[in-house]
Amino acid sequence: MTVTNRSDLEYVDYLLRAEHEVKEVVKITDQYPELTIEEAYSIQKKLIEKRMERTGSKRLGIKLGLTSKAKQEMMGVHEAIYGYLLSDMLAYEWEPLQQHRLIHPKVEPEIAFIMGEDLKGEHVKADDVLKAAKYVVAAIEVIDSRYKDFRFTLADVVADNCSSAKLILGSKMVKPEDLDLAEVGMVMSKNGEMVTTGAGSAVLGHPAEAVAWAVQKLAKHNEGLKKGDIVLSGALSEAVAFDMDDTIVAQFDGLGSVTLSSRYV
Ligand code: OOG
Repeated sequence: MTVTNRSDLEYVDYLLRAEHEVKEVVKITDQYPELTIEEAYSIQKKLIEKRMERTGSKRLGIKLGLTSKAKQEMMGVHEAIYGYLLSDMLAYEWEPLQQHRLIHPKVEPEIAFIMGEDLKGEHVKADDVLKAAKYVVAAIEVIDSRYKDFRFTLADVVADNCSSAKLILGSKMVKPEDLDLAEVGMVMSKNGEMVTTGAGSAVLGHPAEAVAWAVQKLAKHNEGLKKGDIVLSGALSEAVAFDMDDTIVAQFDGLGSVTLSSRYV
């Protein structure tokens, strides 16, 4: 194995090209095993800046990943991760997803927070998140790792903006105080057949705990959540692969449902 410590910007171009050309690539740690989590977040940051510059997209919010114990165990890690959502990642229930722009997409059912106030600080707690959030909404996140076979280390996936690709929001806005988010049950189906189930408590015990964790991490970089941000708090179940013409529906207690359909072009 050759150690080619390329510059951050070379890795940024490498990952953005993979996304643009819809081609999976060898993970960074195969070329540079020493990649640390801190370096990976620095690559992620530059990747987001460059992606915004190239596409004209704007910040939409934040996403969390690896928030469930099951997923952390699968990866052999004890830590969640965060990445950025951009305006061109927003997809709609009424518009089939363009499958040909994705490498090997999977869906994850999530609870999204819509922030009603800015929120920043190293000591932010779940209660602060619930107060600052204006609404919670059912969501489907489409993840699409740029890495071969969807396999990576923690550092690799952080650099790749945590596999972010698309998100779809449901149309029912609920005030956070009107629902116990840990108790929310969820059933996801593919073409009418149930494929997975989950509960809000799978997300670090409570989805607002996960968001508070992200706010604390962002504070270390002097960043926070902004009023109007959409925050995807992490998957309630394992990710499920889908193909063109598939229809995915995630149904949440109290939050209604959210649907993804896809077609090739
Ligand atoms: C990393 C991102 C996973 C989640 O909610 O756990 C994620 C991946 O598995 O590709 O978004």
